[in-house]
Amino acid sequence: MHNQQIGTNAHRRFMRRGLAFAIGAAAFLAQGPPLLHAQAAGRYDHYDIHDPDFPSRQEYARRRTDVLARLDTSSAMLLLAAEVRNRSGDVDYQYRQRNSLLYLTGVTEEGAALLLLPRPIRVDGVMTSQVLFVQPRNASSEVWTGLLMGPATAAKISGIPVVLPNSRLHGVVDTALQHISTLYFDDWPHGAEHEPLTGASFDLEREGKAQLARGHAHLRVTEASGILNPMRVIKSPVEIALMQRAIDISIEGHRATIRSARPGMHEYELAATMEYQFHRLGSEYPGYPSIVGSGPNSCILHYETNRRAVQDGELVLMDCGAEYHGYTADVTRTFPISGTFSPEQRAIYDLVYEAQTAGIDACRPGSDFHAAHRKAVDIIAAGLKRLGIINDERDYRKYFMHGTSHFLGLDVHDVGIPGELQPGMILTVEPGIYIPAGSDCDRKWWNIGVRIEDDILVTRDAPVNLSGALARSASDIEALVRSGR
Ligand SMILES: [Mn+2]
Repeated sequence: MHNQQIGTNAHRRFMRRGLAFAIGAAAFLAQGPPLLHAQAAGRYDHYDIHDPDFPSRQEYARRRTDVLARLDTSSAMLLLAAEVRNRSGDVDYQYRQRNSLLYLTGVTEEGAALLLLPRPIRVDGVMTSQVLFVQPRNASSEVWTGLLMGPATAAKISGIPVVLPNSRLHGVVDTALQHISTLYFDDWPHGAEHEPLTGASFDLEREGKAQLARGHAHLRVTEASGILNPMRVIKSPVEIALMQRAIDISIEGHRATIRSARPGMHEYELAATMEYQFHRLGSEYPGYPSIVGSGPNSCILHYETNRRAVQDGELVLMDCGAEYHGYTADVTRTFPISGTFSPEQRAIYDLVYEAQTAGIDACRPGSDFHAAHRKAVDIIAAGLKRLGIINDERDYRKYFMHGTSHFLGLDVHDVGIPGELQPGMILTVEPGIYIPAGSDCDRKWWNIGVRIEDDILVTRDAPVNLSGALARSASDIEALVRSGR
């Protein structure tokens, strides 16, 4: 949900190094160290795997088999780990793996890469169509950073038998590219970077492709997302279980926060209560920055400042979701800090609730992705007119200015092309009404912002509200607030 950070010089150097690995340009070619035989490295078995509920290596293997089946024999796919982002000085941002690599390997470390080739190549005497690269073990740096997976553990987690230290990446890739005509590549690490003084643009994608063309003039480079996104949009039973875990953790966070909220508390205190529950229950981090907006801030769609003190009588809108093993929830609840909605707050809340209920019901196989939005719009437009907030139903956009749904998964705004809904898809249904102060309506409506968001699994039968265990109707929300007093 955030814009990408501008890199520091050290960061750019890192990215250029990563890119050089990736593209195997002749100018950078160097002989790697001797081969590390992953299977022989029994001494690395002490790497602790604390979370046994990541997808199994069989699940990752199935996904890679699916990818290989979608590639023709003259093509290959190359995926790189996310780059490290520098925060300031010696401190980097918390590392988060790129979803495509995570999806196909389960490797959460930086410095990794995956090469898939339908036509096997010979690597150190072994014919293989899958090669994983990871950071090599390094005793002296592990004193500082803790144990690295190393090839042996990466092989165990991913189910890929051929795992090499990443110093071998561009040598192997360079050889492999001789035999293929189409390379499915992940997004380049960044789009354009700007030199701060002159503003000159340094476009990694353009330069990367130019480098590739120098070494491999015949090569066509295209997006891996064209193959991966249609797979990712349909969730497997293992993925649905992990999504449910992320959602259940989020439900606990919302419940505890709503119960603990009091007038005078700051938005950050509510966010802290929310994220404390996330972490306590095993979530690695929020799936996106927590949005806790009170009073006027309830009308700001992606409010992340979270510094204001909540005043009595106000609404609080919380859009917060935990991430668990890569999968994120996305849940929004709006509640009255006093424990009782004012008549105006209640009227708006009930309208959003009615729109959401109809939207959820529209998430059925064969119906269109946008069906939920159309239902929500019809109800909200008619309702705003009935309440005298708008005169013309077409003006609903003044107060409901976003879409109702997006796919949900490894990304909070997950991949997938909106079309016909199919069983196994998970999408949000999140209508809202936001009436900031100064709006062209009776001022009794001002500073009311309401969004209700749930995570819906499309099945062969009725839609399943995966976050439906959390209070949703106005009276259930009021009861939840009061239960904490
Ligand atoms: Mn959402």
